[in-house]
Amino acid sequence: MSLLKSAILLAGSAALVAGHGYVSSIEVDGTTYGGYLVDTYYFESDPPELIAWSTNATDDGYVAPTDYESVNIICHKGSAPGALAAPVTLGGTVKLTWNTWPSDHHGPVITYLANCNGSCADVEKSALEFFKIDAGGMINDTVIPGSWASDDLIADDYSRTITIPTDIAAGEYVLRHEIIALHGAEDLDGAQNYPQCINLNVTGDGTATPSAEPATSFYKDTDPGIYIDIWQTISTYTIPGPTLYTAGSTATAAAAVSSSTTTAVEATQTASSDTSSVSQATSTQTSAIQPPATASSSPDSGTSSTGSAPGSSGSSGNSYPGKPGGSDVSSDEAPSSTTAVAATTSTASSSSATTSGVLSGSCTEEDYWYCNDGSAFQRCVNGEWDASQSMAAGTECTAGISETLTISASSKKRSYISDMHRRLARRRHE
Ligand SMILES: [Cu+2]
Repeated sequence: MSLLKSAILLAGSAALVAGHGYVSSIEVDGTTYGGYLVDTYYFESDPPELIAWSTNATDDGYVAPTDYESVNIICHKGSAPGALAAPVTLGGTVKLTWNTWPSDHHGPVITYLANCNGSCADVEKSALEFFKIDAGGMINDTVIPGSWASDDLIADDYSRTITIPTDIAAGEYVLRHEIIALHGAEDLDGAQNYPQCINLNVTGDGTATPSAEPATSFYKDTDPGIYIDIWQTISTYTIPGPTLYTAGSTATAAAAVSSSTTTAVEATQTASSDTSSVSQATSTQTSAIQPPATASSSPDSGTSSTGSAPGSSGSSGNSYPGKPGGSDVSSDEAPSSTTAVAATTSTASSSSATTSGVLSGSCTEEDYWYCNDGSAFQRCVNGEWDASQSMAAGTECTAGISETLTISASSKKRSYISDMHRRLARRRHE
């Protein structure tokens, strides 16, 4: 079959994609709750009481970067609190299932919590301050436009399971769950945010009150994880938004905020890619790293072939990127190889001597990763090393035990196919 014919078929099937989707059911500690079925409940005079927040996004549409500072970004357009709250224990699980998701809407899947300081049923949404508890980004970039957390979500029957931190204070919380579609994000204001909210009643004897911020301050349209061209090779991806909270990291997370070496913090975030497990606590460790020196020793040529960041950062000496704010038009291209190197350095500083062989039995550093000789990985889960999994074809990890799994992709050529996909994705989207 010719490429042209493939393209026509692809375009034809894309036209059948009805909508983007919403969270249609939620399983909290084993109990299943209904989601807000916006295409039904919105039109009912007496919709059921739910743990899910209502919205008026009956088009299954999205919140655009131009709306990042509006209340729409909090829990979607026209949102109002659910009347109920699902009980969940510390360390409990919340499985969010979407009714559908278009396979070409690649991007990160991120989840936050905000303490309602009382009942969430009548909470003022603009008063909510969130902390990030889960984030999946780019899993690998072996084949453009890469494999993403959204792809994992589809593979897991349109679901993602979140674990509640084990140490947060009891009370009612809004859980904000979000897919950010990046298929058009090579254009400024081209990303698409699909936030969904539910209410939880967290029980237990936790005391932690993670530092938090309003959803309206999460993202900027120029963030490297928002304004990014996924239709070309990217070796690392910076998950946007505030730092990831992990249990026990309250103190260090607070310290990270005041750290002056913010570039190192960014580098650590970048390294998380899909793993999402990078605790911001690591920022205090990595802040000692000198980013420019590390960056200049980068052996990675993976991004030099993109040709899309001419002049500005690529050819000059100050190629250490990844810091939002000082970014210009090319900022979405910059943060690849150099940030990965910075993260690799932090990996080395925190890893043990073990670099090969499958590990088993107990482990002490919860959520840490172990890269076995570059080709396989395991994770310390509930105090034990989990099963060894092979790295995806064309990728490798940096051997050793570390808080971040550093994945590097072999450099790839931008292909005719990817250009075709890009054009099709643009055409089919509003
Ligand atoms: Cu779309």
